[in-house]
Amino acid sequence: MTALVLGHKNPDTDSIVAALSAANFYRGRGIDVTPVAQGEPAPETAFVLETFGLQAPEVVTSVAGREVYLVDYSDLAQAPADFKGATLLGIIDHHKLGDVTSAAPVECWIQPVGCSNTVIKKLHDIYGIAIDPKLAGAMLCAILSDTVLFKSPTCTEDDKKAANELAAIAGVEDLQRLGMEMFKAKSNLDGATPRELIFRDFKDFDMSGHKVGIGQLELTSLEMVSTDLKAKLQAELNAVKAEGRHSALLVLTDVMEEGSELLLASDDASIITKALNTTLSDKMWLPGVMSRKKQVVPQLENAFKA
Ligand SMILES: [Mn+2]
Repeated sequence: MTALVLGHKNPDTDSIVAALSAANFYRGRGIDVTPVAQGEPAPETAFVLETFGLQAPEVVTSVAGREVYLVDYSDLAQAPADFKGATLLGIIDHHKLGDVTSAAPVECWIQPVGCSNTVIKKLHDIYGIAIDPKLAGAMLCAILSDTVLFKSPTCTEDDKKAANELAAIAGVEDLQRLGMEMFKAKSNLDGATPRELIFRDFKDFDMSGHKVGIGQLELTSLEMVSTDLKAKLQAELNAVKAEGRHSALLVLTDVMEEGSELLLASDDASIITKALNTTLSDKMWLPGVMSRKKQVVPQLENAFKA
């Protein structure tokens, strides 16, 4: 049976495009794989797939009995609930090492770069496997998305190099323009419920036995979030916290201002605000904070360890 190439829950652009591009990489080596996703594409990803004429991967939420390659994560919390019944074959990622394990040796490609698709671009080069222009365009968008147009502290020279090489393959000349169009699509808040907005890019973490959920919305301007919408998001965040979490956070990132506003519901707000260098108020602005992975998660993990 074909092996699955599977990104994380609440898939973002990198996660979905990485399933497609990693599948291209494995197939180029003669391995039978099928790219899948744990959810439908979010608006940004839908924009990317449509722009480059690609199909969204099929949605799969159960993997027991299957062989699986993970892309863009290695945490059980972000895998399907029955993941322990699957056989892990490999991981391509750029996050901290998670808690999945395996019975047999696994092919792992994990690097501290800004995007899984940067790793996957390098793998194509190492193995001499071609990337077609459509896929290259989508991979470029994944890098622009994950690195917030190269502005995130997670961005490395490797990401810029991969993005420029992919742009050349895809025939994209103006990376900034493509990136801004993509962020405009991502910023679209119309027609989504507060719950959908919180879960659009949401991850649960186990922090020293405490379940902490962190959502992030990247916006071209914080002004898009009206006072009314902010109140609704806070109310829904309280409900999300009450569903068995110690804390629920929503990080509203202003891509142009290069910082984030924090919404918080917590059993112990002070541990969160202290870790993120702010104090509990109606407007908690975190200057320079763009990256959940680098500027929020490690700080909280350390605070919960203490
Ligand atoms: Mn990623």
